[in-house]
Amino acid sequence: DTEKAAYKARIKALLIEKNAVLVAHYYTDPEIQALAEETGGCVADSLEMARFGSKHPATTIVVAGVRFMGETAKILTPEKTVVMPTLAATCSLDVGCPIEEFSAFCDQYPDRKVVVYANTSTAVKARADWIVTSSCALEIVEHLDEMGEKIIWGPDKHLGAYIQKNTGADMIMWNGACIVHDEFKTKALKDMKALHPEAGVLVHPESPQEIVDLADAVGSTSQLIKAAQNMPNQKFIVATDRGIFYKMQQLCPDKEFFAAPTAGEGATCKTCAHCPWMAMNGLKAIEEALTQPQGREVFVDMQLREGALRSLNRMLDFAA
Ligand code: CIZ
Ligand code: SF4
Repeated sequence: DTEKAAYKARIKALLIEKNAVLVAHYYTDPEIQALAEETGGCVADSLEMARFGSKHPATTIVVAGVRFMGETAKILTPEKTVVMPTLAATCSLDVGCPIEEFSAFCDQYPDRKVVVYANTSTAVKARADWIVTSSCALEIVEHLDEMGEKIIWGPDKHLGAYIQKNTGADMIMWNGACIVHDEFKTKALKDMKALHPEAGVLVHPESPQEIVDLADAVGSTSQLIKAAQNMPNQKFIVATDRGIFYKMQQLCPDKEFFAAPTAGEGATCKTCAHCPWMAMNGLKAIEEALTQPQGREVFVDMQLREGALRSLNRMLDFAA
């Protein structure tokens, strides 16, 4: 509609005027992802977002995602201004893993390597020995296991259980979960599979084990998008945030995608399987990030940044 078109036009002009680039996560609303692409920004997972922003010549990065993604961008690129539509966009994994408690937990097992998921604060990243994303977690834990290391894993218990099952590594888990992926329902998914027996089932490993067990492909957001392209199926049932359908449909225009069922609401549900914090990245908030950056700029403590960068670089070097 015309109001949205006006917002988009103003944001496009502001991005140029402020020498800024918009990077959006796969889980943001489709119009936000489209806007990021139209304006020369990117749509990506958390790590690719941060890398794109650090390589881009813009001096300001607008991160449409959640808080830890803004922090990761700032950790990699402290000389740039990083703003977010709202700093209140958090993540249940980050909220459920406060540094004081997590650090005390780690202190109980000094002989273990601390491996944390990217969905954490800068302070938790600094406390860790390794940071992993769902794209590289299996390989890194496998490597540590082969080196004879025992592991403390945080914060996502489902991703941890998936990795533990597939690597056999000795892992002690922090008890965190993603409120979005934790909602997928096993019986309803079985019913849906019976209804669409030809559909491929794509599952993000933040989902409960019984959901992962029903998958044809398990992986990070980028890995699931690739699976949708490469698998021969014409239909897919997808257990991750529905924001991902934007990219899947764009890359596979002839294929059909169904949201995996959550909490009994069925496949027609318009609000389920969508992260409420990702949804805070609307057009109005993006415009405000550019016109009123006060209170929307991401800062990280420089000492913590050093520690977080060390564990982040360990992952980047491993992946390279
Ligand atoms: O669930 C999330 O927030 C994911 C998949 C983040 C990421 O690494 O892109
Ligand atoms: Fe966090 Fe889950 Fe939202 Fe991702 S989808 S940002 S893991 S709450």
